[in-house]
Amino acid sequence: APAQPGIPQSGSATPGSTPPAAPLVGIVMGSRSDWETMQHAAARLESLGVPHEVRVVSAHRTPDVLFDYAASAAQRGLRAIIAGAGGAAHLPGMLASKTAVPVLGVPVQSKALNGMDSLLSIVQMPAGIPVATFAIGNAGAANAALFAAALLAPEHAAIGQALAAFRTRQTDDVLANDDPRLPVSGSA
Ligand code: RP5
Repeated sequence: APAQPGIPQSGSATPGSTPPAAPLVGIVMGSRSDWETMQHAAARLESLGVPHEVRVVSAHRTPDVLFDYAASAAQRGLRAIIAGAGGAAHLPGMLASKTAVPVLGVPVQSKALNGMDSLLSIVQMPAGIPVATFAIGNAGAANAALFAAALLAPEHAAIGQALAAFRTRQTDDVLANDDPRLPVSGSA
């Protein structure tokens, strides 16, 4: 796909460095406007060392790209697809219809209906083609990334260790700051 300014094609691409590992997770979204939400999935995968790619794929505006992306996902090595979309959010379900790679759906918070439209569009899949649906917005994007890491952990020890370390840090942070009247100490 052509480069998309502002949206990295791969999570680990740094000019001059060794080539990034082949992506295990694809992050796709229906519009560039979804990046504000979906960047939270990318950031989480980056911090856990999960090789990933990022792409705008629209069910409505680029249906042929959607078709090709899903049809080639497994053979390209993707083990999970995180798909974010808003409004009449067909993207996750349509991707799932064309691949057996697990699709993790993120309902983007729409302006008109606050993401309830996105949530219901993604979660209400008829029996037979599942989409794992996450919370509306940033929390859903972050959790989809953590879920993808958990799916990969049994086969990728380093990802499992990074996920365990993240959870330990998160717990330690809460325990170190359990009096809300005091300033926050430590860091995640
Ligand atoms: C959906 O329509 C996208 O996922 C996005 O959330 C929503 C609005 O898209 P734009 O009009 O901002 O491109 O396809």
